[in-house]
Amino acid sequence: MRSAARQWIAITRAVSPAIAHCELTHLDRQPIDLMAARTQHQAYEETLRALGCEVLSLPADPGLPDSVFVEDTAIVFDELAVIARPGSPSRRPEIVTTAVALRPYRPLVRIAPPGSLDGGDVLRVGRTVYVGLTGRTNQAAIDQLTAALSPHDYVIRAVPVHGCLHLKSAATQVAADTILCNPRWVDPAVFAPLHVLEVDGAEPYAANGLLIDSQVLYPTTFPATRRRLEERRVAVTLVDVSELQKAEGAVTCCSLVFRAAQHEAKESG
Ligand code: CIR
Repeated sequence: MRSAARQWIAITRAVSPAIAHCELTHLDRQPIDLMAARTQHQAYEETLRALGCEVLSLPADPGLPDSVFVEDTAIVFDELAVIARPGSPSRRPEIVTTAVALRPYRPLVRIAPPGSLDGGDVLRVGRTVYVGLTGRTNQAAIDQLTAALSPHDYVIRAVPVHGCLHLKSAATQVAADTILCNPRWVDPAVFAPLHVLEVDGAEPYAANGLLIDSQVLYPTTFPATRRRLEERRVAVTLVDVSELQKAEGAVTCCSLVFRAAQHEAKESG
């Protein structure tokens, strides 16, 4: 049953028993403790509930090592959801379950070949949609995204990214007017006129936070950057995702968070 008080839906997917076989691009493989990863993931889901989300937890799939990282499979806008075409072929079957889960909530649009796109490369800030050009996301997909979103008054901006997996490894929104950014991986100037807060130089992976209302769900592992957030009066809620970080994951990638009742809200507004 959907609670009337919960204005957000968060789709998550339980950690695959095969996560040890995840894709890795910028990290060396280390052992992942499956039980610890599951415990951390459940705590992450609890934190989403505490922040006002109704969590729709999809079942684990032993054949899809990276399927806990649901963010890469879709991007949900108020008007529609875009089903991604992950850049890594091993991840493409993940979209089937996500599409079924999203169908009750939004009309679906799909990225088609030769486009490839990971949701981790898409950062929406108001009506601007920044899309990372990375090893996972190509210009053909950006063109398709532009065609799908332009009629809804979004502006799409392709952003070169270097040295990390996704745009949202390098930059995320942490307040209405603030982007948290690693300037070595993405040029902060692309986000002007927004304020850019840089990560601590010793914490290159610290740019990924998940903004829900005015709270940022943020990893425990980046204390120096967390202090910078708090100095800017960003409200931080900490989660330990250290086992999932070994799979090159972060906090945005473990959920698809969207407004539950957008259409009702629109009609009543
Ligand atoms: C992958 O390489 O696709 C996964 N091991 C990690 C994906 C993390 N996704 C994200 O940050 N959006």
